[in-house]
Amino acid sequence: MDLSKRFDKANGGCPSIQCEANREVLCNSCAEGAITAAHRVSMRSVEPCLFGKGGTCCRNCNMGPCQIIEGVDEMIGVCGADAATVAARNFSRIIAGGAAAHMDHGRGVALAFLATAKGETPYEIKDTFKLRETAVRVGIDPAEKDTIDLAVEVGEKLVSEFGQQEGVLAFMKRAPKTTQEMWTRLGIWPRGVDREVVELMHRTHMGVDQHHESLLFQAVRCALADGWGASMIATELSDIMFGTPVPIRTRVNIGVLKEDEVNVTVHGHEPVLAEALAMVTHDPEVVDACRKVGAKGVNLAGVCCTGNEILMRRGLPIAGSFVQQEVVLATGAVEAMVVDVQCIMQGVSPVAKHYHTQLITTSDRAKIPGAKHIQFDEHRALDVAKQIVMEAIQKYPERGKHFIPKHEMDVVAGFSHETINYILGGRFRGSYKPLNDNIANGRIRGVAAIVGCDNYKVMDEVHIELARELIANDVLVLVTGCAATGIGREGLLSPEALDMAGDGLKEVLEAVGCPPVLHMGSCVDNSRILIAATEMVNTGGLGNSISDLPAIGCAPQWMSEKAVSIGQYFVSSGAAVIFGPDFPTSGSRVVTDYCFKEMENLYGAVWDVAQSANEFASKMIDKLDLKRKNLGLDKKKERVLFDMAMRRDLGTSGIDGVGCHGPG
Ligand code: SF4
Ligand code: MSK
Repeated sequence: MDLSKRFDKANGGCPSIQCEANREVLCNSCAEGAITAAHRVSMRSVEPCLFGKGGTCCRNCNMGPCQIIEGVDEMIGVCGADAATVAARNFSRIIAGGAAAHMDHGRGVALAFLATAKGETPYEIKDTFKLRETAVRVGIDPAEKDTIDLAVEVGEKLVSEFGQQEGVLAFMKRAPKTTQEMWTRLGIWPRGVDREVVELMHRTHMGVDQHHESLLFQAVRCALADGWGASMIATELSDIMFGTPVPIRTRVNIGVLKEDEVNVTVHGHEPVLAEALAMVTHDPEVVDACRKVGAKGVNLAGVCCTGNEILMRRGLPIAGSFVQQEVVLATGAVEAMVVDVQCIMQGVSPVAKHYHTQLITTSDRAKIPGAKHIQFDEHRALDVAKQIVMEAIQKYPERGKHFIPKHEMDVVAGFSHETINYILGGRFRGSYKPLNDNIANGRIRGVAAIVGCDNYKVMDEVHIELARELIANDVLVLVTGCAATGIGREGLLSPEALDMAGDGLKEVLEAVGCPPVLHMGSCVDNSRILIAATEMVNTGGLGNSISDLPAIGCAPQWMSEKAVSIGQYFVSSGAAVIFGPDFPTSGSRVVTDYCFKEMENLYGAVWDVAQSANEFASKMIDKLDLKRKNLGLDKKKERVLFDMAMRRDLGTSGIDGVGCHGPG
């Protein structure tokens, strides 16, 4: 049976999915028979299990699975584990999974960096200034060392941190002094990157650590080893190798696919593969091969965080965020989808098969049934990249019926910490002082990060509605990951969006030509936000620690385990985080209270949960106002209240005739 037809009937021919571009593709006859997550969500006949949802289902040994209800004596585990233990164990394992993903990514980048430093790859050491700064940060004196020797030394030092058993991760010393003192007081400094994941998996094994507080301390150590360790290593070394992002204009949404070019989408996370593909698209052999099949060239477009990596550094377009990965293929206009690791739905394989699209896996850590595997190796990066692109070119003549929606949006991305410093403070005395001063004088109410995934559980445009409401209330918004792509689709990543900002935020950002929402990169690049927060503390005037700052983070549509690790390293560094639409410990009041209340006494920040954009905005603005009050900056600032119509009125949001809801 053609499941897509069943789906169509059940939904009047149009799926429930965010963004007009997606709807146009999935409702087009070219998509007939292609099954995507939008179809699978509406076909699900069983409600998600409440025990699984609330974190109180345990299958850590074969006496279970045990389903636990807090406070009900007969509903504890066969081993006697109660809801708090099980919820804390499950929460910890989510963090271990998420952190491990970033750690393996970070290790891959560090090894590629070291190979590059030794001249074994086609990449270069592009940002020598940052290399020297980084050397100092990791305790290496760069004086009188040439770039190659220094890069090898830095690479070896950071590679060694993955297997380190004792000591300190060098980048953690970048944190504000007060934050470091807090970690010392609590005894939660990570000792090595990998060690913390292994210990967390051990502690959550049946019959080991059974106290939720003890488990969550180790979960924090593991999350910190992600944010201030592996993720920061990945970001910093990628910048040194491929260039530190600077503001760059490009486009997002499915309309970036081209009719007359070979469309190659690159999906996943690691920049080494995408960089190599970008390096070969103009190779004379590639150009010639395109000409032979009647194509004007190769159009490389990103999906998910690989998209953010090449968008930030090369200005290449993003075809889609996480929820769009199968929709991009359902255009029938993609010759190859090249994937590496993380966030790649298995569903892309049957959708690719439905068309002429070649799905190509490139990492031996991530193989997919039905895909062709071409192993990537940074030592032979250009050869492998060329082989992949040639595969795609051979598919171009097979392109059949297809439909590319006319939806694409201009965005400005590339707001690394260095760029923000430079834009705000000027070339010769880069500084966060203008930001701090404008927060202190009230023109800017505070800073909010909207990070993380998009998710088929949430069909409302929460990211977009929330970003609009925050900037209207003079909150500077930082974005990363797939949230950035969704917000970009709506035009909020361009300076023109300042028309939607409050007067104070507009006045400050107009002067420097910045959009009101700053794209800071992929999900590993949340480490850039840690550095930005640290700079704000070190600049002075807004308290002594990250927990004093009028700053807050949120992930309204979290999907990946990585998001939980990210959230926890923010909370444990002093920045409050709100998740939505749900929180994975809700089955245990004890653990949820610990995360939502007691963490305040430990880290100066807590978790919270919200569902709608309005609820997120209210909670976030209230928290920012409270921080301002604590700092004595509580001059009353009017709140712009968004009603339902304002939140929904995304198509007439101040940018004329463009975006998901208008012509491309
Ligand atoms: Fe059940 Fe305990 Fe085994 Fe978990 S560890 S499955 S609660 S018996
Ligand atoms: S890709 S982790 S869906 S942001 Fe980083 Fe997007 Fe979330 Fe994956």
